[in-house]
Amino acid sequence: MTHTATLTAAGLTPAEITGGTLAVHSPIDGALVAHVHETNPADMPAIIARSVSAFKAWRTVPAPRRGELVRLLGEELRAAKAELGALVTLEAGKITSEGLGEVQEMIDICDFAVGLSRQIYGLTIASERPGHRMMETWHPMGPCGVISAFNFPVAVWSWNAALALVCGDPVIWKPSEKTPLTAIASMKIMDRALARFGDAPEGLVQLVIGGPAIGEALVASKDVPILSATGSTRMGSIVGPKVAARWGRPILELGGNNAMIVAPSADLDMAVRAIVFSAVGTAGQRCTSLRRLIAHHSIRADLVAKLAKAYASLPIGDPRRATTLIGPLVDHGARDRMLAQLEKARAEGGTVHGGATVTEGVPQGGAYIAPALVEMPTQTDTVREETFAPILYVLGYDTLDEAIALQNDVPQGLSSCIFTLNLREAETFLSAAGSDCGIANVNIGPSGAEIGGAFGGEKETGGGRESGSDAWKGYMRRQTNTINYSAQLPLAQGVKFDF
Ligand code: UN1
Repeated sequence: MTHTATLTAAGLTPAEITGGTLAVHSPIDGALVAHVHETNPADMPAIIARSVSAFKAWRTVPAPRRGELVRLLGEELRAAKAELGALVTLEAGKITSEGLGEVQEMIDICDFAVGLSRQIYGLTIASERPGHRMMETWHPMGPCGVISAFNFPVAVWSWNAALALVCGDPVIWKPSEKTPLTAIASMKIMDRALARFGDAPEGLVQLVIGGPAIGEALVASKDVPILSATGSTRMGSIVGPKVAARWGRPILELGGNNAMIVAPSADLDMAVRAIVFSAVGTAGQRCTSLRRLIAHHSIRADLVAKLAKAYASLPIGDPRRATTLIGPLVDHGARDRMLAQLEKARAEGGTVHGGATVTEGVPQGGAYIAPALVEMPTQTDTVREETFAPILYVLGYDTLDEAIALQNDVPQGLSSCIFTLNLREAETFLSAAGSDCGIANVNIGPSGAEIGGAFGGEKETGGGRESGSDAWKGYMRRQTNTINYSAQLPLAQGVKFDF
């Protein structure tokens, strides 16, 4: 299919993809596929004001009715799955299966949020006073700004939007400047759901497209109490303090430097499969991608040999081809950064396998590169940095304590895992003295989390939680209520105040 046919199939009209100021290129071949219209920063106050008035109406709509909108969104996404998945492939360069997987993730979170819309509940708490009852009520917060990244151009928005909407919060979405087309297509799907829903307030879900000035308007506005931002630690270090300084609530999903410990008892064949998917899947451009392999010295050489063999067989090329497993990096800048990191690793004593630019058998114009395995003598500064590319650093260890210390000794704290058949090792890894990450797995790679769990991590990953479990509480305000149904007015803590 040509790029234009993919855009048309996803419902994008000529008016939406031409005549604008934001140029969009496909990572597949670098082709210029659209000129998208940008939001004028001067319009941001009016956009935010629309969101505030939508909030006043939406917060009083019963949550299960709000869930109906998200149910319709899930239905529309099911109908549009193939076309939107193909657009993700065109615009983000993901292989077909991963493009479809991303839309499936959107459908899954819609299902989750529909169920949640009938399960938004608080506690009843025993009061110390006779004839009193305490309880907790969860109320909508207000407009939720969503700043998303190129690598999950639509799923991360849906995690936020599906929860925010059932929680009673309008959404203003600023997608990555690299992926506005998937955002426009998703918004059209959302508009179809809104039309079927019927009486949603105007401005309930808005899309704003553009550069830093657009994001800055959301970050700075007191009328946007929740600001969910996914991206680099550098971006989060700017956004987080600004939102906090105006007493807003930042939800941050920033860098990861995810590790796998492979213990002597591990099922190595299974570990190899998990390593390859999580290190090279999405061309190493997930925040959960495997970046560090901490292998026991007794199996390290064997594991590296198995991995080198597997790496050599991976089909690299056009992500639309059914057999391709590794598509392009998002752009040439990403490839340059990967090559520069490999140079630094070499200078620190690393032995690099792979990591060469691929020009044959791939579409010309895209940034195709063979994934790299890099054996490191120690965990150097370069290893401790997140590089958004398929580089897997290999380190060795003797004792589990040493392995856990290495796993934790990076600034980031998103995802982690251990491959072991030893119960003591597995449980130690999951214990308070184990992994310090928001996600810790056993005999599963660090990437590809299901939407049912809370997603996010500690330290420079930003501390936010999105998606499943009780992450919805981040989109609501908690109110503690004390109700006195007695004819007395006793004070807490036995305080006497008689007059
Ligand atoms: C991201 O890379 O920003 O767990 C999100 C995963 C996906 C989400 C990744 N479900 O890898």
